[in-house]
Amino acid sequence: MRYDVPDRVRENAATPIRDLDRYRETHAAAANDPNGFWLGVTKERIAWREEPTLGLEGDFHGIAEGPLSWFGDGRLNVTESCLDRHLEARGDKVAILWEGDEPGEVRKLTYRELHAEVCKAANALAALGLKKGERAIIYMGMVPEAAIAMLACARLGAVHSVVFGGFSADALRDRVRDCGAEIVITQDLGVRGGKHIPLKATVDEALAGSPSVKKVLVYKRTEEEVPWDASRDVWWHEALGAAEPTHEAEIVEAEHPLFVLYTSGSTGRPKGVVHTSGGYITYTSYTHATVFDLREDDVYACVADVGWITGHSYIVYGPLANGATTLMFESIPTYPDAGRYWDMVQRHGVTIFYTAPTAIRALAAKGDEHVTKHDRSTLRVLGTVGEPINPEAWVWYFDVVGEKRCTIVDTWWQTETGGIAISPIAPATPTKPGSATLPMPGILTSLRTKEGAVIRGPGQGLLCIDHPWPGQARTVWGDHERFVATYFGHVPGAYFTGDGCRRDEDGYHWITGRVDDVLNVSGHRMGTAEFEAAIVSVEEVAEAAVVGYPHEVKGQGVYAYVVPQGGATVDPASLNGACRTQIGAHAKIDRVQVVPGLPKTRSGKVMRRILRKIAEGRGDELGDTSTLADPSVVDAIRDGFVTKD
Ligand code: 7RM
Repeated sequence: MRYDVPDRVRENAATPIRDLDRYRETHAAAANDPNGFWLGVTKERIAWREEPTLGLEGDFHGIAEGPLSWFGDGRLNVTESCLDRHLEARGDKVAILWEGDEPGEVRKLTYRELHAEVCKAANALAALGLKKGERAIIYMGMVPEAAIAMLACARLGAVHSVVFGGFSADALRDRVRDCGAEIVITQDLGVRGGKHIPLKATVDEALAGSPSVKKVLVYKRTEEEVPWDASRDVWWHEALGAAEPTHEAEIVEAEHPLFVLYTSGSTGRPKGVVHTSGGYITYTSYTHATVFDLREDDVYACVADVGWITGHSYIVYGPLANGATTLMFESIPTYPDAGRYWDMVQRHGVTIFYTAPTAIRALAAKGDEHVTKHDRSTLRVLGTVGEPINPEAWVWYFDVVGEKRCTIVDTWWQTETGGIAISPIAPATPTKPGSATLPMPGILTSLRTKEGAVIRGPGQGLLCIDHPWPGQARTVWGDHERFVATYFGHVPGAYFTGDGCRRDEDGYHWITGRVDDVLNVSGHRMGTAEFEAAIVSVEEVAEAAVVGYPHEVKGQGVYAYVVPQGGATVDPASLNGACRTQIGAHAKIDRVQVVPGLPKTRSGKVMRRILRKIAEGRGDELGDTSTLADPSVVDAIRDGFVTKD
């Protein structure tokens, strides 16, 4: 099934890529001359203090020698692109449109106001000792001050690392230590779905025994009292109240690090993915304007969290670089009821709405009347991101939410890609439900066999990207070797995404999901290894293996196979308790099966393929199990298969 672009999306396009022919021309031009293409884009879109003459330096074959560079001789501060240069033409335009937890609880910050707040915050952070190149952890909810904190760090040339407010004290401590943060920025309490989240108290717990952090800057969101250490803690309103509303931006090299964002991989601890300044802001600005076909009077709403890459690239940096009005949403899609998104669309006149498949599925299950009772006539582009969207959910989004007048952009990308890499371009690309369609200009995808051979034409394989692009991650914080091994150790000379993909006869991409041990639960990316480490820390547990299984709403559910210590009984609640304290509240095991042993090869390697099949309910399709050290454990596991959460 193919959907043409609806008329109201095609008409009056702002992007020059108005149709499929223009797309093909642009993609070919960027492929033939990547440097020419990206230098053109960055000069047009970004406020450089010193314009670059260099494009890419380095390549994927030489990545082990050191990070790539884009625009290496350029100098800038990304906040000048996001703030200063808009003051003249857009000073009174709303930059951040904040909707709090309660419906209609609204704050609007114009570009002029946001600029002043960021300057005050930069001055306050500088007064607290934060310097260029130093790291600041931001552990906050969805308040404008989270974006202000990010931009203030960037203003100083300091490196921010936002930690999603759902992470536990243990997880926060790991991240503080890994990046060697000097300062933590947080708030008293998070407010979400009518509940309070103890952000400051969690910071206190995380910092006990982390001497690198000298100061904690605390935004006051509520009237509640929170624990206070006068030698370390500083109120945001006091520090900013005393600060000047102007600040001379620190001008940095294009490759100066902008932020570190921790993300889960298939092994070990989360990695600090590093993004740099000039390439990242170029790529997020370009893709945000192009994919959504951003227009000057758009009201753009991305309901992700700033704790994830989507919030960085498509709530803060891309939209602000483009002078857009960007909505920040503090609450959840079902508070106070399942109509909240569409109520906001109506009240704010939202034209572009960007969410995740898990939310779409959850809302579709609550019934159409929550949608249809609100006026959605302003909507033009509907986006999705985070996981594969099943065609049923896609069609519901298209028919019911968009009333068949809006186009759907299913945007595939990753923390590591920095921005959208495969997606329809709103006015140009006919869509197919479930397909992320075509690569962005400058993105050269390839499908590969396990051996790395390129698959041509229609087919299915490992999704790789064959040429560097400005928005890509440059390294893993403090561990370039891990960066090289993770992404370039599979296919020499190509970036391996960790995803599988099918390409159809039109060249459209259909992401089949992760082929490594990374889970995607409600759009939250988590490693099976992180779950396993938490589970085996429980005393009664000898061994554990975690796999994903298809879940109607969450995309994937978490299935844990647990081998008890000889004679012990395992309480599933203690397993979830361990995951909550070591990872966070979003890390929940859905199904636990106590098993006598794990299926292992004779060399002791757990055969996860077998465990995945059983968890998927396909225990009768295991194929050859004769290479197992003890094939009889498979029968025992298959017999005890858990089908209820
Ligand atoms: C933006 C983000 C990345 C992983 C990625 C995929 C999956 C994301 C889509 C998707 C199918 C999509 N960053 N993924 N978008 N799968 N269609 N449109 O989510 O680093 O947190 O996750 O998410 O598996 O590798 S992430």
